[in-house]
Amino acid sequence: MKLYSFFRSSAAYRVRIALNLKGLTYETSAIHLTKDGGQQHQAAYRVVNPQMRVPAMALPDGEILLQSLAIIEYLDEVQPEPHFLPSDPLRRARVRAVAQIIACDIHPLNNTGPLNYLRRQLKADDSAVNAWYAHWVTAGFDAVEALIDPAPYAFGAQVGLADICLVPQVFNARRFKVPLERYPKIVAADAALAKLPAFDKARPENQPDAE
Ligand SMILES: N[C@@H](CCC(=O)N[C@@H](CS)C(=O)NCC(=O)O)C(=O)O
Repeated sequence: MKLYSFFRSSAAYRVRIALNLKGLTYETSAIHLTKDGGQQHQAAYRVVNPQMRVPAMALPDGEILLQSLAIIEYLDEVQPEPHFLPSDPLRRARVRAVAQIIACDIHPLNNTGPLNYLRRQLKADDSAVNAWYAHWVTAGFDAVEALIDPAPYAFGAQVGLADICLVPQVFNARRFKVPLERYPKIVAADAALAKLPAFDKARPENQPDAE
């Protein structure tokens, strides 16, 4: 399999964690999101992903999968161990809710495209962009903090979809210097997950395209 990735992309980071947890090997094709005006916009990559974002994942037969959550659920379906979702429907809905707060509510407002739009089209300066970023992370993390119950991971002893989404978002929040003191549960779950080799190997600084 080939993962189209950028070392700092939190959506690609989720898929890297998922692949590592499943013990699947893959090759990285680096798509630099800022160099050359953003390599995601180049014609060759547009063929891979018409949405011009990372991640995308090419299967051995050439099929391309898009969207981190869809890729992760595909991996969970074709390689069930270890499961990313609990078998109980109620618990599964709770795990998905936290994953979706991060992937659907926090991340879309704070990734490269929207932040560049704020800077370039709306002429926001760095302090306005950083305030925007912190506002939406804080709004989402307030909810995540109330919903998780680290023991030691977000929903118990089994690593799952919420953890896969949480760690990249915490990495991103730290990168933008968002204070995390008011989130002791999030920080504790992140610290426990950081000890796992699957999460460590997926860290941005451990990628072949890291800068
Ligand atoms: N919902 C998508 C989000 C993908 C996404 O926005 N990726 C960002 C990097 S984290 C990207 O490629 N941004 C490039 C751009 O906006 O031009 C997913 O989960 O895969």
